Amino acid sequence: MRIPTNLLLHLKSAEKFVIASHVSPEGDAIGSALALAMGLKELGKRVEVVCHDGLPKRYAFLPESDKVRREPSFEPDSLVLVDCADLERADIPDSLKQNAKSIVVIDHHPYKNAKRRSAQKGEANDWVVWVEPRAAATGEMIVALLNALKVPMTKEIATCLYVALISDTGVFHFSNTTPKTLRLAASLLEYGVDPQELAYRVMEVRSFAATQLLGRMLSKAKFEPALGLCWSVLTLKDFAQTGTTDEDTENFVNFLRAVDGTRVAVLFREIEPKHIKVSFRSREGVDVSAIARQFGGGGHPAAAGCRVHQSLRSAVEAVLGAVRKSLLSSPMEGEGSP
Ligand SMILES: [Mn+2]
Repeated sequence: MRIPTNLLLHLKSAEKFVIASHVSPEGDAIGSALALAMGLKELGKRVEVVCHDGLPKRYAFLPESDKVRREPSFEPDSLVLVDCADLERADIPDSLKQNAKSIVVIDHHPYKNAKRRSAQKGEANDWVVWVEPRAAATGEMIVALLNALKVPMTKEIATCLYVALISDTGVFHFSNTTPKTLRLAASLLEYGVDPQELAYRVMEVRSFAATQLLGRMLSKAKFEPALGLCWSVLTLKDFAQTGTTDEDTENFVNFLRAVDGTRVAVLFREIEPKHIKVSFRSREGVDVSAIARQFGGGGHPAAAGCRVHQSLRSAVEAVLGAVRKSLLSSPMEGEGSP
């Protein structure tokens, strides 16, 4: 992993940082942001982590998570986006999108057009971009960065980075898990990280209300075995009747992907009457990030998401149309190419 020299120079010279990530942040986004913030503070910098939509409750146990703000309290020299390369998907107030003097991107999503797209729109921000698509998690990049900046590792930083790793690798069982990922995880355990507790908090624990919501999602699931498509919907009514919110649906889509024969799993959630959130998971090399991008979203080939501002019915129709088209053009394993 080669860290761009201008990134290191920038982090050393700037004094005031706001660190943010993408909307609907998960463990890699939040763990990476908190770890980098703690690291930069060690170097004497002024740093705030911003989650404009609020920090998901699941992560409120993380060190320094109580300091996460919805709006920054100062004007930063530098806006640092972690696990996100796109200002439009950043979970920050609009004023910060427009006024940030310089923008740093540290991301592992295979999406390199952030700077170009921004330039096309005539935005004058100064960008420093580091994208490392082979990293299993942005947390891996933060480890390398903190080492390069000679920040001493602490149990608190290691905890946030371990959460980043387990979130994006499904506790080391997704295909992005490499020998390097496991060595890194092992080195974090040396600092006193509790693997059982963190996996439980991040991946396993669920309120009883959320468990009932999960039951609704499972009972409404549809399966199209000829295509390998499994999908479900959660409506405003489902959330209201179980007393839950979209935050409670974390990891739900993996239950759909687990259905034998599924190549693509899709979960639709109605957030507001014309605001539908969509999560995609895939197997066997079907690229769902390409589908998510068609609807203004993003992600990884095997895990992606988007928001569609249409009624639930038309969002389902439009998105599943694109998914079926993609599945038809990518042959089942053992078929097609010789
Ligand atoms: Mn990530």
